[in-house]
Amino acid sequence: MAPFPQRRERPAARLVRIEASQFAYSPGTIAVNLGDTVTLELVSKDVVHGLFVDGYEQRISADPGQTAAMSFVANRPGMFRLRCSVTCGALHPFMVGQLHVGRNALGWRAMSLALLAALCGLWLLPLGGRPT
Ligand SMILES: [Cu+2]
Repeated sequence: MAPFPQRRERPAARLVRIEASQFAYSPGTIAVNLGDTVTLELVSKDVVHGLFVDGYEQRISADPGQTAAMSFVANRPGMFRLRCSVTCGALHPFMVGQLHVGRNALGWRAMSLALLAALCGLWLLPLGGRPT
């Protein structure tokens, strides 16, 4: 058995590669711990895309097929919007993502898994009672 995750994780260097294509980021949600030094690598799969981190005021842009990177210390907790900072097409305003800065990124993951499990449970519930 793995030991329980520690309550307070030590700040670490985190490298996250984000693929951008019209009109989404992959992954769309990033979770890091407070105090982590975060390096975001933006890779553009089609046209020129940008990445702007609300709250941290960090901005990069990547040319088609190219990679751009930026680093910052995640010293503000909360949820921050990631936005495309380059007009990349009709649905450009909807090209957004999320950055979660928390004390424990595992907590976010566990929470979304629990939510997913609950939603699946609700979805499957009526099927069980249906006669065949
Ligand atoms: Cu874009």
